Amino acid sequence: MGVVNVTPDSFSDGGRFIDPKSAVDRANALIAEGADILDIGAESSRPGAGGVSVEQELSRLMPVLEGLRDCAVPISVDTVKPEVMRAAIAAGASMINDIGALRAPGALETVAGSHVAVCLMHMQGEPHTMQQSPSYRDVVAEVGAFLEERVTAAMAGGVARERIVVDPGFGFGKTVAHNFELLRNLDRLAALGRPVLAGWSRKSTLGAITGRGAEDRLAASLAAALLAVERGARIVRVHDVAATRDALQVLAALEGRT
Ligand code: HH2
Repeated sequence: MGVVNVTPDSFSDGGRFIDPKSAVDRANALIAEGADILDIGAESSRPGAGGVSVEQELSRLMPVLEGLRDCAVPISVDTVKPEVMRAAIAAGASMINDIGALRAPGALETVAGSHVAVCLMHMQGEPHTMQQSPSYRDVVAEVGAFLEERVTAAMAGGVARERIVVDPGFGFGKTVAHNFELLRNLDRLAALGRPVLAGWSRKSTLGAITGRGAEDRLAASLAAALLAVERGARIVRVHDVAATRDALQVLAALEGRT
């Protein structure tokens, strides 16, 4: 899954693709690099980010979706807002990537009333404050129980099981130790029976262990993507598609999947 952030403030590519044409060009470049899915986001969820209004998010997002109407791969839209979900689905999105796991009023009903896929992600707290003091008794058990509860709620609300993907939400209300505890035990989340999506690309945990800035975390991001797939992730959300594909080819060859 290749990431395009149509935002001025995303932590690694903020401001680069805020103009619709540059975002569409970036999306097409990621498809050419081999992305199987594109994830388009118009609101940053980086730690400390302030929210944007529905109008602002739509004004960034819709011209990009319009420009990608005939694109060759499914489009996922990264949003927590039901109004944005509705507009994105009407514009042809195939998936809603919700870091709030459909907890906003009206979000679950919006997805249930469509045929799109959905990613349910775990987050402790809100982006504005989530990294202030993340705390768990047992991070793997708690994240697993939350995802199980959200899958059950989504299904009870009318979302077919086959449409659901789960994500532990690396970096969302988690310390470096929490992120690695989750990575180490990703197979336990895969045991929930839904495909697991993992987003490690360029994240600050990788900066914490390598001492590198967001632009210099490619090698660490590739290692994390590989370790996640080895532990059961089925989708990796990345900024660097070509390099990630190459890294995953090595694992596929090792496992006899080429
Ligand atoms: N990470 C980010 C945003 N959306 N969605 C899912 N499902 N999983 C993730 O790990 C995830 C996500 C944060 O990364 P990015 O989009 O690059 O930055 P920002 O939120 O600052 O736009």
